[in-house]
Amino acid sequence: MVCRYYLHTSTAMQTQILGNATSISKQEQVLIIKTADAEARISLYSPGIVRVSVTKKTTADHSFAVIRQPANNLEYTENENEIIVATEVLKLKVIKSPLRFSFYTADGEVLSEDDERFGVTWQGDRVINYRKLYTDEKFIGLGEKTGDLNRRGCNYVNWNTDAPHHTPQTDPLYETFPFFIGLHSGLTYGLFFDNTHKSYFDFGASTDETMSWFGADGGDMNYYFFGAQGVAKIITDYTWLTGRMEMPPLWSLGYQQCRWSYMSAKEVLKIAKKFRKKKIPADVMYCDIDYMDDYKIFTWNKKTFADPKGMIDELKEMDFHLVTIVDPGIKVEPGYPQYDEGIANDYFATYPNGERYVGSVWPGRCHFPDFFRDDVREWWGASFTALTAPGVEGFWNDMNEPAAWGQNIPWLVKFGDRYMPEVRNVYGMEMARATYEGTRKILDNKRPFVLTRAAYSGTQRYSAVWTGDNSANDAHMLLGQRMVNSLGITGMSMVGVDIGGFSGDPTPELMVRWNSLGVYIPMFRNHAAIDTKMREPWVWSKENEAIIRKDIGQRYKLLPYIYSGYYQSCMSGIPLSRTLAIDYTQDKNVFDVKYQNQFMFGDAILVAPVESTQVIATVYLPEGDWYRLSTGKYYTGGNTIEVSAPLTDLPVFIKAGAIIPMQNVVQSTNEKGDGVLILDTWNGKEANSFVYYEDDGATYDYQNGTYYRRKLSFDPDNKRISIEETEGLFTSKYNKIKLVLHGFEKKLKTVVVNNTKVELSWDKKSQTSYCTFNNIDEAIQIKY
Ligand code: MIG
Repeated sequence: MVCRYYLHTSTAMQTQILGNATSISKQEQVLIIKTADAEARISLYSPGIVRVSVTKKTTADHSFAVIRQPANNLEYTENENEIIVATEVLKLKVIKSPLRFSFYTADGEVLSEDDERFGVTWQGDRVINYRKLYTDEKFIGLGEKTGDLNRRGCNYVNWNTDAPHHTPQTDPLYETFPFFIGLHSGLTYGLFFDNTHKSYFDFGASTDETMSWFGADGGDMNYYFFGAQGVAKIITDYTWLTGRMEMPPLWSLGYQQCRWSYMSAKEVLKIAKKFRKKKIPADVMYCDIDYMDDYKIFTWNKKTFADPKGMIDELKEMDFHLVTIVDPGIKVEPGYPQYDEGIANDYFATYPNGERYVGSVWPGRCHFPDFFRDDVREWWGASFTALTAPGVEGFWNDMNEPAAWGQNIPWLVKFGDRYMPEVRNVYGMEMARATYEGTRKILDNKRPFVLTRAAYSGTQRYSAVWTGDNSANDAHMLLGQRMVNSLGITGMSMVGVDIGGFSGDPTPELMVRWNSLGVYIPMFRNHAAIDTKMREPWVWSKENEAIIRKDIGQRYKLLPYIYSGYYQSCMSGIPLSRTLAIDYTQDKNVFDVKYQNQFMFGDAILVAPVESTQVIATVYLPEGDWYRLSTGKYYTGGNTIEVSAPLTDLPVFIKAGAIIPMQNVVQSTNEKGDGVLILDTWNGKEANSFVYYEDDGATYDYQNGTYYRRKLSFDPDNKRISIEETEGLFTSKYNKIKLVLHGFEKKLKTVVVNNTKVELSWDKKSQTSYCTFNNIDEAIQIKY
């Protein structure tokens, strides 16, 4: 059945609904089901991942996001009406007439299914999938989107856009992550619509609550369905399919100071020196666009940055790393090497007649590299020597939606054989890829730090992201946190927001509060627009400076825990900042707009963002037991609590049973410190464990076994804390372990360590007992 509804005018858009199966065959690992007008291809990637691709044309199968191939064990059974593909995780039932797809758990509970009337449809080149909506269904995901955690009742567009002055409602923004997770009936499923055209998601916004739908302006109805039970498992499967991040350079996890712009080498150095003088820990300085000569990428301004190497050497002396910005637009100017090379080799985007596209942006008239070509990416990557030679180690990719003045590059612009409508959403990712691959090559075995504004699913393999030009107000602070948490669902763990707000001037209260939240933002960067007041930690007041110093210090204390958290992202895709919907999916309070900004930072730290105007906060603690970090006060979870939340004390809670590796404060990640790894252990009723991870923080040697890893476990039933065997070839930079016991009996005066009695000391101020071990390379078992 192919329905063609011709409307009353002859120019009406042709509308088609996927019809009946006419033939079924298996070619290699793909099940092919034909209808009169289309073809559905079904393949299995892993027991939890099935791909369905419905197409009307034979297109080359290409994905920017997916890095895996189908598994080779696709089997199906068939009867008159249905085809069944079943694995130990899920079941796909294909109804033949008309062709519809329904997904179930292995036990036959329905996860998600086509709307039986419409299923897959086309209207002209537009392809849409209508799906049944369940009464209690919630939706999370889509990465960098405004709005609430639960996206039910809302609709979104993916069309990478430079969106300065966006509001907490603006859509679309800079990035496209067409992946969501559906939750209903106590079940979970995921769906990744791998289509780079302008795309649309409607989670029951306008269907009288009967359907959800998604689609795109072109391309195929090409999606991957994830049937694992548990949000974390689905994220693990999604990042298995699209890739995971690599260990970031440790320095990039320290405090980062940015501004549009520090206008000269002198100013950059002055700011860096001030951090050291004021003993405010920091690791990174940035050069925004004004370091360049006339905004020409890969150049330095000869007057204001006359000696880049001299500047960077001085920064390095002070243990600072430098990140510089690059935009994609190459200035049209004969004599400028990147322009000449680009022209000579035809590296730039064109109109269909071969004329090079010109768009205006910071440098004036520009051409845009075709990052979809291998040779262009290589050329771009190699150009970074202009920055790496003097010592730049971080590469900030901006304006890659791509942006040009007017914000509307014509759809006729062509990158190789693809036009703008197909590639816009993935241009930024390919620029970040070129930057990553090039700088990785140049820096040899050293990890580059890449940061990009535009992205598509899979960008986590190359780059960190930040959420673009936010504003200096509380609503943006809270929205930013939701976006960070949402990006975590779509595989982006290393995410930042402009702390303080890019546009406008924050009040001192907002700056202090946002900075205290920044401790728990995966990438901790203070950034501001050109027309704003200075933003550095010391411009507020003596008291505020002291709070900011202490909070940044807290970030540095937490680095052993944070670094281990990133290791988890590398291994399993689980993000550092996690919406509570990951660990507490079935608890409906976590979706309540009052609590939706709360998140877990790593396995064991719950953070409740609070507006800068509030000094008391209502916090929802999910099931389990919790301690407030600042006071050690114990709370029973499954409750809403009211807590004080002055600017000096953001509500942060530790999950009972947690072991949190920390260190004493250092001024930068380069500082050796006192060699003491602190294991803060918080008593609880339930057993718990944590994988502690360390490596050299700078190279790829960890990929060949040069890391230091050990499991830390807490076992209250046997009254035991274990620091298990070390694994890997790296020698820890710590030579002592200090075990700190929170919430244990006060009378606890001794513990038995590897069968020997050890006296504990008592710290009155924090009400904790502690002891220190020097034999840290042995497995240590502590009985209390
Ligand atoms: O047209 O490089 O989002 O972080 O400071 C503005 C200047 C260009 C936009 C980025 C912002 C950056 C600014 N850029």
